[in-house]
Amino acid sequence: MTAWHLPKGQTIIASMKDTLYAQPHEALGTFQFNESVAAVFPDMIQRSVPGYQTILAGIGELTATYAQADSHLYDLGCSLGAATLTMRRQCPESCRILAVDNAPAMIERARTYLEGYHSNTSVELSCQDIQDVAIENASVVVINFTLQFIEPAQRLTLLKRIYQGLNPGGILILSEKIHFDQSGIQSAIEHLHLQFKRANGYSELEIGQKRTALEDVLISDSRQTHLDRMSEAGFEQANIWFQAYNFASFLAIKTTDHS
Ligand code: GEK
Repeated sequence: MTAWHLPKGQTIIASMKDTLYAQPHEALGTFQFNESVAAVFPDMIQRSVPGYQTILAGIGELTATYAQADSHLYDLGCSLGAATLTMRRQCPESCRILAVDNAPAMIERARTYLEGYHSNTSVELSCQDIQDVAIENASVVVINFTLQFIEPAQRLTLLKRIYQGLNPGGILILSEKIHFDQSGIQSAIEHLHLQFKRANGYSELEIGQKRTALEDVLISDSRQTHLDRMSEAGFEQANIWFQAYNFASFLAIKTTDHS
């Protein structure tokens, strides 16, 4: 069992250990966010994504600074609601949080976790594609490791819609696995990530099978591609605020009032 420690010392989710790829699979198939994945998700993401907890803590801090009273906050690709929970604790009560994921297994479990804690801030959980979500009156939009699962050609359209739906002074927090154009740097940092997973108890078989399952599903961009896209979407300011190996979180700010 893994406990999922959130900022400010709260532990909210205990999950089973991720052993999904521990045995050889004859037909691996593509990775899906189904019930088996949802059941082990906290353990899986913690043992696979360096800096995940620090990013959640940062999302909370940035929410405390940028969430505007009576505005909407979005958690796009919310999985079990970890970012939603940290935002809910740090935003004005008058905010409304919209948490979206297109995997029913994730949304069902997220509902249980969110109901486990009292809050006067309303959260609307929605099972739909994040590309179909209407973004309006937004002050904080979080996409924590989900844009990488969207068709690359559709990513700019989504970011443009987010920019348009943000109030002036609003922010986008975008976390992604990134790749590096220089081959030496790419292999050095990939090695560091591999060692991170080994240190967290994943076997060579598990690492190899998961990589195969994620091929063609998780399509990463480089840091520069992300920055160029955020600029093209309209964001006047954007940069990385956190990076651990090949996992980065970007902060983009809408400064202009277009009204
Ligand atoms: C966290 N943010 O713990 N529309 C909606 N949801 C989607 C889509 C889509 N088009 N594509 C994928 N998802 C979370 C972690 S996990 C990251 C996010 C990971 C959902 C998918 O169902 C899954 O729950 C989530 O995006 C990605 O802070 O597994 O690497």
